[in-house]
Amino acid sequence: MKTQELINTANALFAGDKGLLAMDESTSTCNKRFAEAGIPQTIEYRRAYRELIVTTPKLGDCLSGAILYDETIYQATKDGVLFIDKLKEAGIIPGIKVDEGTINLAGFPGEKITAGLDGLDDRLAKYYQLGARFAKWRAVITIGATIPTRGAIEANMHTLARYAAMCQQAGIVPIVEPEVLMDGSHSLERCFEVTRNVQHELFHQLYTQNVDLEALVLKPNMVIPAFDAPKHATIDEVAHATVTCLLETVPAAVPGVAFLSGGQSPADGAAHLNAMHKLYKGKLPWGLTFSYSRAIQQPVMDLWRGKDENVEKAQKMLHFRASLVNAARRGEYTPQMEA
Ligand code: 5MM
Repeated sequence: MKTQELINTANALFAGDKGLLAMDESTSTCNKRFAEAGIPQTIEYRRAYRELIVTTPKLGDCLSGAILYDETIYQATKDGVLFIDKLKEAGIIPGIKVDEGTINLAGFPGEKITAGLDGLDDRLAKYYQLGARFAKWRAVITIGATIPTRGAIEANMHTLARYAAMCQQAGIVPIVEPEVLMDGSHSLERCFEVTRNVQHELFHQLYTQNVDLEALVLKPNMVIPAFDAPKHATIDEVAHATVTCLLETVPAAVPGVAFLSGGQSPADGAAHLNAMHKLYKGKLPWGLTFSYSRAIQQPVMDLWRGKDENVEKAQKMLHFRASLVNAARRGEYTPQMEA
């Protein structure tokens, strides 16, 4: 029975203190991060970096799932083992990013819509055959003086819901990612207001499109002030605002919420998740975990720098960062652990 399989997979992503690694950077995003770290931007360096990740010893103790990208799902280690098989060997559920990035939303200057619904059915069937058991689609919402508009929120959330329905039909658990960006100077209160509107609309659209809420995962931003906000927020303020927003918008039927890090530092990503678990232990209807890219990978990339002799220490860093967010899920993370 496909539905029960989907529900089981969605719940398995929240097992114990584990979480997800987003290693689904598109070629352009990966190249941009490589350029910043001084790593050559070629397909072989991208392959070697992803090999470093999937061959990290004991990574399966920390991760329940890993999100791949179309390029990586076909790639293999030097010894010829597909990355997807390495993940499965480690007990990590493989997933795949299926959106095709954002384009300008016609009629809404300054706002974006995510592309990729055309032909998605066929791509999902192919990814299922390859072994992917969950997928991810990211919608991007920007905060500005006059945006986001109602029209852009509705269009993006409708698209997310259509994607989610197609995934479930293909036997794949959809991760729905409505990301309210941290770009700009908006306050925590403004982020709360926009995130709440976005998530309300998302669940309205998921309901309208007959998406089974027990067989999906929400991947939201935390409610946090923008990068250039004049007023900062404490760790507990972010945790409190984020959980309040989720309680007001996310039905209890949803198995869990796996946060994106959105440009937070690795230490902040761990501290915020930790505070949510400490403050709300036993009081939430869904699981709360991580689905971080930068807040786990940035220090790894900085150590590797494209050099074979750095692989071992970069892998140790990857395991270390993942284990810190595991501790955060248990409410046991402390800043002292960073040392
Ligand atoms: C928001 O990005 C997602 C989470 O990453 P962070 O924890 O760094 O915020 C991530 O899964 C993202 O969707 C991928 O990195 C792919 O992004 P692009 O822009 O390359 O499609």
